Amino acid sequence: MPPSESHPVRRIAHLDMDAFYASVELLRYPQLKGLPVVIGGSWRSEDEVLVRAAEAGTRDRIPLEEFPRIRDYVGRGVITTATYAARQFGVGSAMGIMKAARLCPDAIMLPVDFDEYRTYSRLFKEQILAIAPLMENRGVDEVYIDLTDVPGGQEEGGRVLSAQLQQAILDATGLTCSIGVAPNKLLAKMASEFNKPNGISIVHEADLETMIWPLACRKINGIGPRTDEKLKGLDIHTIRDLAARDLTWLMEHFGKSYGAWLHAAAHGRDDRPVETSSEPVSMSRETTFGSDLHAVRDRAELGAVFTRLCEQVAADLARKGYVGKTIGIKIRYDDFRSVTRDHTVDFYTADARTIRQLAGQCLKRVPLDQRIRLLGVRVGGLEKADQVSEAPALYAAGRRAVSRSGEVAGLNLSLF
Ligand code: DCP
Ligand code: MG
Repeated sequence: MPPSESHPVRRIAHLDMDAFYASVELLRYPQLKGLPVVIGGSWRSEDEVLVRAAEAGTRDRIPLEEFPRIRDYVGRGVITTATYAARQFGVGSAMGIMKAARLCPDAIMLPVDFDEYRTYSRLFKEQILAIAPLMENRGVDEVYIDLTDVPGGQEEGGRVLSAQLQQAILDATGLTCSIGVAPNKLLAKMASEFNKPNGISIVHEADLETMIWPLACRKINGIGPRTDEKLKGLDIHTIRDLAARDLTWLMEHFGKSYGAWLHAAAHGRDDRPVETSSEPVSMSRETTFGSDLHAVRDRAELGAVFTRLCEQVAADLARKGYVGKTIGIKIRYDDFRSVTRDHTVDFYTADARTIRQLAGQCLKRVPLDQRIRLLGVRVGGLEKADQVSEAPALYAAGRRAVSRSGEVAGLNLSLF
């Protein structure tokens, strides 16, 4: 269908933050701007200087010579990302630390602080949502945005709105990002890389041959290293090479469905909608008692129900792959009054015992002299479990001890 007033041409943006983890670190260590910096590795004694400065509120005044350097790092592991200055030495994401140290021994090396990156992730996404509400989360530092029906979204193919998004994000966070706008997600994802960092690229359908076909097949999101090897073996290197093969040939060599997908991708076709996420913000379990229970007289029974609710929430979290940091309870009394209490801790958990302990703490903050009709346990502040790595020791030495052992210091949890 040709584009018209009622069916405007699709304008899909892919927005990706520039050197995300490193850029967030540079906000608190602005003296490192322009220098090669890599993020990664486990905590080491050299990082003490960072902890002391954090405590004293003097992070932005740490002299350059006091920062830990990658050449002094002993141990295995990979770096998560590098500043653009470090990338000039050939250093990049997922590279072994030892190799990076050989390429750029003077690079400053900072430990990972996921909590901080998540905070900035939320912040930049809020800015986008305020301008363009159709946003699909693709992880900590990238999103798709449907600009098609956003006022101004068609202007200059999306360039005007993209500049506005970049400015809003910069104002709110101090961070830059790169945006690609194209007729669909597949092309937008490729386009966002064209002008990194802090760039905007606009791709129209007619640009396919000039802008997309010269690229290596591997640039298509969905062609991994194994497929790429196989394609190369068949003398297919660029997307133009791939587009030159016909559909039946591709289906014979790559199977019906993947072959068809390869064919469509090479011709820049992709109908996937931008899907606004329906991520849960909390999970809870509650139960209404057959007959109202009393906190003191029915203590044993209430305690058992309470523990079971915690176990059920923990199982729900585990099944869906979430962890949370806000643990709460809800009580409804026999006169139908309800109270809730919650408590936010500085670590994520999906552990039934930990939830039970923290929920027990909440229970101590509500009056328990009346009969209870309903009891509920809730875990909020959710994150995907696979997005929450081990808390980095530098920022969370205490926190780690807490979440590992499942013990929470200072809590008396024997209410029931
Ligand atoms: N990341 C990681 N391990 C990888 C790749 C990335 O831990 N193998 C983390 C660190 C990055 C963040 O995810 O900062 C976002 O990944 P990107 O691929 O978008 O890389 P950057 O944002 O760092 O750089 P670019 O400017 O190229 O987007
Ligand atoms: Mg990025």
